Order: sequence, then structure tokens, then C-alpha cells
Amino acid sequence: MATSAAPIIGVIMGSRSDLDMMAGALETLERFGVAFEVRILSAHRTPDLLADYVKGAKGRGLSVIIAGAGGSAHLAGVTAAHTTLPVISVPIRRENHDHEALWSNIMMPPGVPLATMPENGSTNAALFAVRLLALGDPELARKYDDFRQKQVDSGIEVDRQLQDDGWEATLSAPRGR
Ligand code: RP5
Repeated sequence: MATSAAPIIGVIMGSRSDLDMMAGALETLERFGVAFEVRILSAHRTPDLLADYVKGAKGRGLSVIIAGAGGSAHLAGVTAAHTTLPVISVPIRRENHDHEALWSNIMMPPGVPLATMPENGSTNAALFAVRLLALGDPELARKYDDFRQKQVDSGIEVDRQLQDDGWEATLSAPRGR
């Protein structure tokens, strides 16, 4: 867990199988010091547990829910149907999948919004959640600005390396983030 503070983000996934793809969200929230809780709750296998969890989320202090699932990925959509909190979907895609999770999540009916990230885009899901929370949290907004500045610095640095050392040396050099 990120901190001992009360969780303000719920990260849920349909299966233990999704944990590897959702780890980017958990790492990102920890990096920003955002308190979260993480659960495996399935729209298909544990539907009542999921509904109870989502219906109680706002009352327990959560502000955003991030939901990741693959295959017949109903988790995020059902979650959005059970709450008025912002819900961010991470469609999970594996080698033996097509784009069914993505399609089912971006085709939500009008009236039930779902913020769908790219396939396996759990890091961006967490960053989007941080942006939402930062609207009302100046300290978190400052952390996000620092994060953005590091991206700028890193972009300038790699371009400088390219200009100074040439493309072949840059290609074979260890890659930063
Ligand atoms: C989905 O089915 C889950 O979200 C997971 O991505 C996929 C496979 O789950 P397992 O059969 O591996 O538990 O509902």
C-alpha cells in the first residue's frame, strides 16, 4: 500500500490474471503517494461482491475507481453503472485476445460514461486519476508538475545525446525513462 492514509482510489480487476497488467497503476499511485486499495472483483464470477463494493465506494471515501479486465470485459462498465464516481477502464489485451475488451469499453451507452484508456494502459489510468485528484489537492498538483518537468528534461537530454553522439551510439546506449 502507498500510505497508511484512507484510500481515495479503488483499483479493481477481474482476475488474478490481470495483476501484471494493472501493476503499472499501483506503482504509479505509490510513486505519487496516493492512498489506494486494490481488489479482485469479477462482474461475472463475483457479481454481488462487485456490486456491494462499488455501491459503497463513495461512502467509504473513494474518489475514483480504476477497473481492469480482459476478454468479455464487463467489469468497468458495470462499475460505472453502480456509481456516480469517475470510473477509468483499462482494457486488458493478451496475445490470444483480439480487441474485444477495448471495443466493449469504448462503446458504453450514452448516459453511462467510462474513461477508457489504451489497452493495458494502467499507468496512464493512474496518471489520469492523479490529474483528477490534483484539481482539489495543490500538493498533488505540484508533484504532477514535477513529474511533467522530468519528462521535459528527459526529452531534452535524449535529443542532446542524439545530436552529440549520433544515432547509432544513442540506439545502443542504455535507455532512460
Ligand atoms: C476476465 O477474464 C478477466 O478480467 C481476465 O482478464 C480474463 C481471464 O481470467 P482468468 O480466467 O485467467 O481468471 O474476466
